[in-house]
Amino acid sequence: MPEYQNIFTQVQVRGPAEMGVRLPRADWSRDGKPRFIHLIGRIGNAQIGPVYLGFTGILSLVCGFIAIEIIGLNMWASVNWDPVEFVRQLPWLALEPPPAKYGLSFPPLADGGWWLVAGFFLTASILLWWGRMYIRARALGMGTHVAWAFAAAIWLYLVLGLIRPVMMGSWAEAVPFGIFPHLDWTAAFSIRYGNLFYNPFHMLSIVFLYGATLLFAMHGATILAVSRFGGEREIEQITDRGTASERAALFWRWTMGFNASMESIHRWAWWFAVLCPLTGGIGILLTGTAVDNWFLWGVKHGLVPEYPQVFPPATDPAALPEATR
Ligand code: 07D
Ligand code: 07D
Repeated sequence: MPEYQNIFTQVQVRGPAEMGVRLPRADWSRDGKPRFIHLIGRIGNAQIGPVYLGFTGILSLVCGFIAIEIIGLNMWASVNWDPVEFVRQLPWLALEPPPAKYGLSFPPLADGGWWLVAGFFLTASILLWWGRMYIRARALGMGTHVAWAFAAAIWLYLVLGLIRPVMMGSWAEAVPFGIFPHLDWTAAFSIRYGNLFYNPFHMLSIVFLYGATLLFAMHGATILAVSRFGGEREIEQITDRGTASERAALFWRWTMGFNASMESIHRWAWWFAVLCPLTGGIGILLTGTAVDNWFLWGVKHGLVPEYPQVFPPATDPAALPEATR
């Protein structure tokens, strides 16, 4: 019998196409004739489709398309409609938010207005997609855990691009659209607010980012390691405990004294992943609203020592008269 245990391959059992459960009458139909692709089967299920588009799905795709269109055309315009330069410079091109002088008002289209319109459609698209996740889960009689996890990411996105800018009274506070430009924004944000490393919520976010990665690696590895005993068929392992589940648990109890259960490991995973953007969003929301300089905040709260007095004392740049907000 071939041994079923390694990282790259997956056994592909091919039956007739699975159409899924019957849907409530009010629902749309599922579209597309199912196909089987062997290569796709190596990383997941070989069956592609049918897909459920639905009202929120279609509207979300339309809004997303409009947003990408606006972003793309603005970027293309910024290189004088030169297609070669557009492709060459794409990672560096940007659609920037309006300058601070416009506050929260609607600026001229060419001076940040397009950013606002694109942001509106991107946000609508993301929220509609959230609705789709929620409604589809309910239609299948599932819990809505995926939707709430997605909501945690949307929380950080909304803090960065909507909630915090509104609290600061200016769209200029928001993130630009663009691959490297949004990294420049991230670096500039950290410097402007006195080094984000001293923001305890940035620390927590990193804890959960690293923690989620570690947990995912541990869980993935554990299940693969007992897949020769059928360990990936988790429900059977819970209802009819066999050697796979038992060994997986024992392995961790032997190596570190504690083991998660087949069920609780997924709670660990869910919470670690969700808490990353959740705590991160709190950290960003506090920045510039409650705390102007995280380094000086750290000094005040005994988190970091002040720099030795070889230089003049550090002043909060935001407290300088020329700092206009
Ligand atoms: C692997 C799932 C698939 C998703 C992918 C991303 C787009 C953008 C749009 C050209 C893990 C699809 C990309 C739709 C194209 C235009 C206009 C998810 C996986 C493959 N970032 N960020 C990236 C976004 C923020 C930061 C990459 C989005 C904050 C750093 C990609 C948002 C801050 C680094 C990207 C967002 C920040 C990145 C890869 C929204 C602080 C990198 C993402 C909507 C959190 C890395 C060149 C990835 C990179 C990177 C997308 C927000 C920091 C372009 C959509 C403002 C430091 N970010 N990011 O794989 O290589 O995610 O950048 O909030 O080093 Mg970012
Ligand atoms: C962005 C959630 C929104 C995404 C959504 C998805 C689409 C469609 C399309 C698939 C990622 C939208 C989807 C549009 C996709 C297709 C086809 C989640 C997002 C809704 N940091 N930092 C974090 C580290 C520094 C800075 C978090 C490490 C420096 C800022 C994370 C280091 C400076 C912000 C993290 C480091 C700095 C962050 C993000 C190390 C820069 C944030 C968590 C080792 C010089 C964000 C509180 C996340 C945050 C954030 C890690 C360093 C700046 C844990 C490891 C000091 C401004 N940083 N960082 O889940 O929340 O993002 O901060 O140096 O805003 Mg940081």
